[in-house]
Amino acid sequence: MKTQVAIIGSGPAGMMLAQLLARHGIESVVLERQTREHVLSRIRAGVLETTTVELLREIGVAERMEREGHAHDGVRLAFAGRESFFVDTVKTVGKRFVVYGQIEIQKDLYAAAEARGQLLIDRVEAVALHDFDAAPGRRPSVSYLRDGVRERIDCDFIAGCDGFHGVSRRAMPPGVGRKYEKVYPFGWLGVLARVPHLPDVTYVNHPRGFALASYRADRLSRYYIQVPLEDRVEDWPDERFWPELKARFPEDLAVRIVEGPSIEKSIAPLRSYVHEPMQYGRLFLCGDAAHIVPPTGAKGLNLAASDVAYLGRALVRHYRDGDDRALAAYSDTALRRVWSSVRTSWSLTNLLHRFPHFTPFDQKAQEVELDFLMRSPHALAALAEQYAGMPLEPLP
Ligand code: FAS
Ligand code: PHB
Repeated sequence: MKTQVAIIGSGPAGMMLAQLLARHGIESVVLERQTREHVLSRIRAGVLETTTVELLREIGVAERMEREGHAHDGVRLAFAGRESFFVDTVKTVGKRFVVYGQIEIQKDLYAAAEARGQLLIDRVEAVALHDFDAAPGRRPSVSYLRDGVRERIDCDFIAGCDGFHGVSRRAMPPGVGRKYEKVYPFGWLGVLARVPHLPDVTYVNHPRGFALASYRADRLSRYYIQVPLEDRVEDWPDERFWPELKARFPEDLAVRIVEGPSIEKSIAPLRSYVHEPMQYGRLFLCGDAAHIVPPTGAKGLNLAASDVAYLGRALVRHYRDGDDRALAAYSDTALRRVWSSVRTSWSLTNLLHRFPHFTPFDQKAQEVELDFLMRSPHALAALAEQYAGMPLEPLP
């Protein structure tokens, strides 16, 4: 089989890239390890930056998001013993963000792929990448097993969109590039319940730990609380979760939290991870395949979108204009935004969580930092700009 771009992974990065390329007449094949049902079963992100909304509009999959998504003018922060305060992203940086679940984006991307006849091969095994080092005379290919038969796709480029546990990043020759990693000493217990949500996406720093209120639809709330790494979902029955969640919110908000049976419950560890570079020869990494951020800044999905915007547009320049400058600069361009989001997520994680190793000084410094944020319009504007999403750079 031959194609122009072989895309490994049918998560948001892979499917947004396939959609963008198709809009410019560039052919791709998407390989996915799981079934479509499995991919659609993963509860993931919920907050879309302006640049992600713009990309979804550009690639023609924003119609249902425009109808069913919820635009927000800012985000609320609460700190034990204080009034919560609103970080107004419209008043400070003129930007909104949209609450629309990643699962919904995935459904919209799959539907668009089906409508255009995208070749998406799921349930593949033993995916391997070959000859992508751009040595003269060598052309990249990807091989895989499907129902026990080994297949091969000859291509011009390989897009590694296969997430943190995928094969693409690991296919880079040993010693190429470097990785930066930080594992946080706690996890997030996430709960989905068919109950009305709080009006604002609200982050809480409380002596009992971090908490977050978000949602997916009018009667589909998504809550998180910080839990010790060793906790398991079984340790958190609903009758323990709801009182703990409310204990962490300020009284005026806690009384508005509606309880109900959880329909999904999971614990995710928090880590920061960046692999540099995000390209090697004719292999390009997008999304979680290259970087992971703690969900505190709601950046993971949004970084996948910005990587796709950069790589997709660079590939269009290659095929349409024979111009490879943007492709050659992809990793550097994408990494500037990746590190900006990694820093934002790291900073918010440090600001809003209770760390087991904190000394009284560390704790006091965290409280003073939050106080400074509440009192300084400049600090608030900086946070608003980072949360609502930095603009994309123009391609070189
Ligand atoms: P994905 O991991 O979504 O997709 C990669 C795809 O590649 C998967 O479908 C996988 O099955 C496939 N794959 C893997 N190996 C393969 C192989 N060898 N061959 C073929 N296919 C292969 N982000 C936020 O912004 N906010 C959040 O609240 C948030 N919560 C999260 C909670 C959890 C538990 C996790 C794990 C992530 C969360 N994220 C969140 C981040 C998440 O949304 C990712 O950033 C987003 O899914 C990135 O998309 P992709 O890069 O496409 O990677
Ligand atoms: C979510 O809606 O799942 C969500 C919102 C904000 C975050 C993380 C997750 O920072």
